[in-house]
Amino acid sequence: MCRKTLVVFLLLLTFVFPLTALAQSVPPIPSVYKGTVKDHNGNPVLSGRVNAYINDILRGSVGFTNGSYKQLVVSGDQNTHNKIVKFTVTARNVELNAVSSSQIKWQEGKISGQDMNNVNITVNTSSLPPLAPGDINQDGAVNILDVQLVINFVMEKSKPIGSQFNASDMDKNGSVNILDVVRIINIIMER
Ligand SMILES: [Ca+2]
Ligand SMILES: [Ca+2]
Repeated sequence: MCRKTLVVFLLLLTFVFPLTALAQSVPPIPSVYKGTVKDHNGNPVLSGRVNAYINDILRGSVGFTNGSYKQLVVSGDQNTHNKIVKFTVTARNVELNAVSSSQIKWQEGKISGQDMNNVNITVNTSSLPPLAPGDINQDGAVNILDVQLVINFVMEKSKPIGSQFNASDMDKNGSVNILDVVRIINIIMER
């Protein structure tokens, strides 16, 4: 090996090799998704988690309320490029398979943070246990948040969505009014 070749070789070893090793050790930038979560009837799912799997490995999970999620960060590695991302939704402590509006293949995210992908998700909620009376926001507990929602229905500030009407009509008289609010408050006070 002549002297010049040796210098070039040493330079390569000193600068290029560590860079290559570094590039391999840095994980790819996660992909970030946002979108809606609706049930099979097109109603928003009011609370739960969206989970993202690649090759059956959980790669990201985020909680949501009122049928939309933001910032589902899905991490990847050298083996996840172009692999299909499968979604599930956890609602009322049950994890259900879900479908995305279009097939999503994992791609590395961009540093800019401006590349949040819109992924709308539909889940068949018919196998979920029925909504507990008074659990209007479907988070598995009856508390002041549910009282606020029912008061808004009574005041006509908002309208019940899907099964929310049945969960609000505590005395099953076909309307939601102040008496239903009182019943929900009683449930909370009796604990
Ligand atoms: Ca609740
Ligand atoms: Ca009622």
